[in-house]
Amino acid sequence: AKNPVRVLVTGAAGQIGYAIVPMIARGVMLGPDQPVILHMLGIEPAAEALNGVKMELIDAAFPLLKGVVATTDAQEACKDVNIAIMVGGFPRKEGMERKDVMSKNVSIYKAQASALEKHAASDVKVLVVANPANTNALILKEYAPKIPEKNITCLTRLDHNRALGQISEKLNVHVGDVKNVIIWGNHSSTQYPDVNHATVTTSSEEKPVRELVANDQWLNIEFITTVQQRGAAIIKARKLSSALSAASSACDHIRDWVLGTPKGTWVSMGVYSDGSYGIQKGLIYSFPVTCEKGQWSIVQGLKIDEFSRGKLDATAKELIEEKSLAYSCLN
Ligand code: NAX
Repeated sequence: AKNPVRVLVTGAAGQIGYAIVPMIARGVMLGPDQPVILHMLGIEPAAEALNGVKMELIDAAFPLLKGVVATTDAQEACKDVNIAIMVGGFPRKEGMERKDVMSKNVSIYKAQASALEKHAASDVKVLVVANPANTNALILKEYAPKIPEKNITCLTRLDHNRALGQISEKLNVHVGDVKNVIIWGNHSSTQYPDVNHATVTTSSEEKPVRELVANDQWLNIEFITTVQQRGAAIIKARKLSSALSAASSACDHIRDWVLGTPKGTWVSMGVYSDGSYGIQKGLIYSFPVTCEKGQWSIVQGLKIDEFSRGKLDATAKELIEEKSLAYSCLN
């Protein structure tokens, strides 16, 4: 039998936390033959709720779940973890300035970066979900210099999956037959969902989405805004933000990173920019990536037309602004 993998979920008493821990314990994230030990980090006001989640995990009697750590101590939570899903954060409340939310999250991510660097496994893989996801990941990277920068990522897979979902609905094909959309940039409304390289495979024939949809107006405007605004549409409908889809996409992100992407398929991940596609180094930016043997690499050589270029740069510009706002909160 395999040794258990230790998976940390911060903010585990929250909505996404509650949805993701059973998925992890069932093997959705790391596979049906991989035992796991769940580490859950919460804050004092949520400590009792967190303990309730632990009780339910015990009650669910998951065969793959070999242990549960529920704590409000970041050091204890980070001890020897192999995978860290950072869901905990400070939400934007009505009337709050962007800078105030940034400042709260910067101090959280600075502290948790140190705890991870000191106590996690040296090859820990980190996924930041909490918003502002790209910039929180960047702060975490800055304050955990011993963790390889390739091991720090943020979640844009939900946006990627939303884009696949919209194409599937539009063409009335199964979502599993749609692939290679791209989310570029920030996990925010400036993200650029790009279908220029996406395809649909039906009866073993692979065709470009552009050709099949044959409606540039829809692809260039409606599709893009629907994906960008999907989070807001879910809040409007549910009176709560996306949780099951966020949790499921976070599992997809880690599964593909650890176990690899299928041949000929890429996914979107927020990763540390190496300057690919003219995106300045030193930003956590969402790119198309393939994964093999636990390593991601940015898909190279895709043709970027003028329309796309503008969108790639606009979302990079927002990330540069967020980065300087975050740095101004550090002092
Ligand atoms: P909830 O407010 O339900 O849960 C957050 C939890 O984090 C709470 O239980 C809170 O006590 C805890 N927390 C706060 N500070 C903490 C700290 N310092 N250490 C540990 N835990 C802490 O939010 P939920 O709906 O679960 O969303 C969590 C985060 O995901 C939010 O920041 C949200 O904006 C972000 N999202 C990101 C998405 C993405 O695709 N990247 C999509 C979904 C989601 O909106």
